[in-house]
Amino acid sequence: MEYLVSKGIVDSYFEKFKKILNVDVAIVGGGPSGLLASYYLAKNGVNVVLFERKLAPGGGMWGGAMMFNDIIVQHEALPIVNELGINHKPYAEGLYVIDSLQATSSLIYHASKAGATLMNCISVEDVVIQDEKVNGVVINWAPVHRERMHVDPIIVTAKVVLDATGHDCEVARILERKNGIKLNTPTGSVIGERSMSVYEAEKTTIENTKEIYPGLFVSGMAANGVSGSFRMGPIFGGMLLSGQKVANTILNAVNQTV
Ligand code: 48F
Repeated sequence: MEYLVSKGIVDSYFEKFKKILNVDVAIVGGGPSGLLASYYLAKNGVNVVLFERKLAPGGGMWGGAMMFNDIIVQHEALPIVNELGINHKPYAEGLYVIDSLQATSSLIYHASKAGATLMNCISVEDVVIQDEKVNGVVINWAPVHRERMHVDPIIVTAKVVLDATGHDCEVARILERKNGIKLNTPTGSVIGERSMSVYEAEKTTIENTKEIYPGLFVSGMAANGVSGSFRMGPIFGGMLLSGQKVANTILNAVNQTV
């Protein structure tokens, strides 16, 4: 029995690992925008993997506001909330309160059920570049990074990479720093997010969701960060709509390249 328990896990995990070494889409970051993008892509038959460095995907959604575990969504995002079966209570005009734990677990559940491969405890530390295009990501165990161990990584090739790393816009920063290239942002560089301005930030999250370099897309707070837009705190409609928008944009891109 002991042998079978171990063998079942090792066989299954390495099957999964082999499947994600060459994918259509690699998503970096399991916050709400990345998770929702992975759900819509998988639902549309795209081979998609999502890498999250923490034990639990979900990013900043679990904690609500200052650990008060409720969040706000606007009516524009209600069709997505309903599609995921998340309960919501009307609160003020056009605004709804949802339980952050139910919302986050539902995103993870639906992404996985739709066929997205979710890989936790793995950090993306670099990208692959071929012919002036991002063509994949370079991964390692998150604890290897934390312990600063000198261990070489594994390479995952992908037609498209999505930077959904939240406030730090890590993938875009690495791409810019290491390669001295110009990004499709107002200055050509990663500008970094501005202070709190909820209404404006929710709007720009969706506008800034786009391809910023051939093969590299941004969503969620990473989209606002690269373009120098505001933060918005515990309102999540923009994150969900950004995840949906980037999935549609990537679907077009992937279908053109298959
Ligand atoms: O920050 P995060 O939740 O991303 P998001 O989809 O949503 C932002 C909101 O949660 C909130 C907000 C909205 O109202 O302002 O902050 O933009 O999740 C980003 C995830 O990416 C992981 C990180 O651990 C987090 O779970 N992550 C970041 N860098 C890496 C990474 C990396 N290099 N490799 C793997 N995972």
